[in-house]
Amino acid sequence: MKFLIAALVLICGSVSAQTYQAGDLTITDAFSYPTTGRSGAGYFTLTNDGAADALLDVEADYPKVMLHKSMMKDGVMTMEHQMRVVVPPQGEVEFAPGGYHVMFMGLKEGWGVGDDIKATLIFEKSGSLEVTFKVIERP
Ligand SMILES: [Cu+2]
Repeated sequence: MKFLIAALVLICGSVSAQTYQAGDLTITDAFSYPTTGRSGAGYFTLTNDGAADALLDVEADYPKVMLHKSMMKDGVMTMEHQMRVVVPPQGEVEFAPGGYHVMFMGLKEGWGVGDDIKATLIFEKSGSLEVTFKVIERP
């Protein structure tokens, strides 16, 4: 019995358990890291089984939410607001630390492991898609 419970915890503890679908687009591994500050970030993997699309915006119940991209500029890490993130046909876009991310700003409370951060991704062709970012331990 103990082994069975341990196995179930392992399966349910996986970030990839939940997938979200809009048309030919699939989102997996939606996660965030804990934060005690005024901002947090959301990450996911987006795969496209169809024609080209684009991620245009994100909405959530926080004062300011946008699509960002982290990049090195003159040796300094900066973040740029993205008005349009192209999703190539039959392609994949990775939202991951150091690159694209959903930026949540003006948080009133920090996020702890196990929290669910809800947001709606808005695509040019596939419409809107509600996603929950699971807050997981930083590696
Ligand atoms: Cu950012």
